[in-house]
Amino acid sequence: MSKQWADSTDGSFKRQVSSFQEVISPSHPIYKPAKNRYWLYVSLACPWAHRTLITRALKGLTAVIGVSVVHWHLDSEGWRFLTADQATRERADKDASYYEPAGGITTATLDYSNPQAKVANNSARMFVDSTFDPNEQFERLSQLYLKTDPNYRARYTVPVLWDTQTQTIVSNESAQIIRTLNSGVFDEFADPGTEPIELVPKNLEREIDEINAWVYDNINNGVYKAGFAEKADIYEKEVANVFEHLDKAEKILKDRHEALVEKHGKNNITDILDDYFLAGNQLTEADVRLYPTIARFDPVYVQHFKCNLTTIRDGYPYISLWLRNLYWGNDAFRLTTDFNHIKLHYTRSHTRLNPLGITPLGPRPDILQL
Ligand SMILES: N[C@@H](CCC(=O)N[C@@H](CS)C(=O)NCC(=O)O)C(=O)O
Repeated sequence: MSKQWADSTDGSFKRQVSSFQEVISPSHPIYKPAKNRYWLYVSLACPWAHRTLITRALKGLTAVIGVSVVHWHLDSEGWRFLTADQATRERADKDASYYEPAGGITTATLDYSNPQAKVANNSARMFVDSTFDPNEQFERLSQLYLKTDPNYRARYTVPVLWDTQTQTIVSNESAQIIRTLNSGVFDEFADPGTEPIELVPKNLEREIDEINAWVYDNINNGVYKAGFAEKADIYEKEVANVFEHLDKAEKILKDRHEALVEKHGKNNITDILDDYFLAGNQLTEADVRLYPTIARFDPVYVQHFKCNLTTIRDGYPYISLWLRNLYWGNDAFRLTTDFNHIKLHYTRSHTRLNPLGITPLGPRPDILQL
């Protein structure tokens, strides 16, 4: 676990293939749909895990599938949880590893040039920095992997969809987890107060798959390929590629917006925004999969991954409007977006990219008003 990205010999970043890829379905021999049987292990910083949280919320499954959040700091042993006995501040105060600067852990107080700050990455503010694992009382995400398969030797990644009954990992592939959550197998347990939504409607399936394919390779994973490149020529090629594909997304959204202005009239902003999405005039999986990367773009990827040809807010008015519409207009997006976890995780965990671990204060605000 010395590197936080897959090894490659040519200085480029290669993401590993996920090892567990089962689905939950009435016809599956083991993983049958049920309420309170499955559990999601996520990081609030991770864009792949973020998709699963958004989908869980959109599908009304927050009371059906529980969630544990790992600490934002990814260390050499991987992701960790706080333990249940770190649950109270009083208890944590007695713990020698607990340190919180006056005024809370902010980007300014976490500074590796301050010896105490190394300890600050061990902050144990339950439900702020992390939650715990109520199922197995594990301290490390790795324990879920090793419980499922003692011979597991690949990376211990989030998200993990866990079966509390067999105590095994169902899937650690976010693309597949969101398809499972969307598939309808949990609909009978879903919160009746949530408006039913189909994220991959049949008539848009091809368009969604097509958008997902280039968004995944060139934007979601593209920012990582730029940021983790170990040679300037690879970085320059990858960063140009990211922006070429942001241009492509901008063009799609601009065309959509123009068509909606035509349909509703330019002053009917509410109706325009109600229909303003990537594929068709409805919220789909394509939006769910692009959003986590765009939300992280200005706060983190611009400086940390050097994707700084421009920002979303300055260079992409239509993507920016789409982003703000999802964030401010839909709880499933806003309440699952934690800019503190996002900023602290990247800038404090990737010590090769940011050895001093000083977290940039800006941009301010993290996201513009609608
Ligand atoms: N294919 C996976 C990728 C997940 C992934 O790469 N997660 C990262 C966080 S953003 C992780 O957990 N990395 C931990 C590590 O590599 O040690 C998915 O989409 O579910």
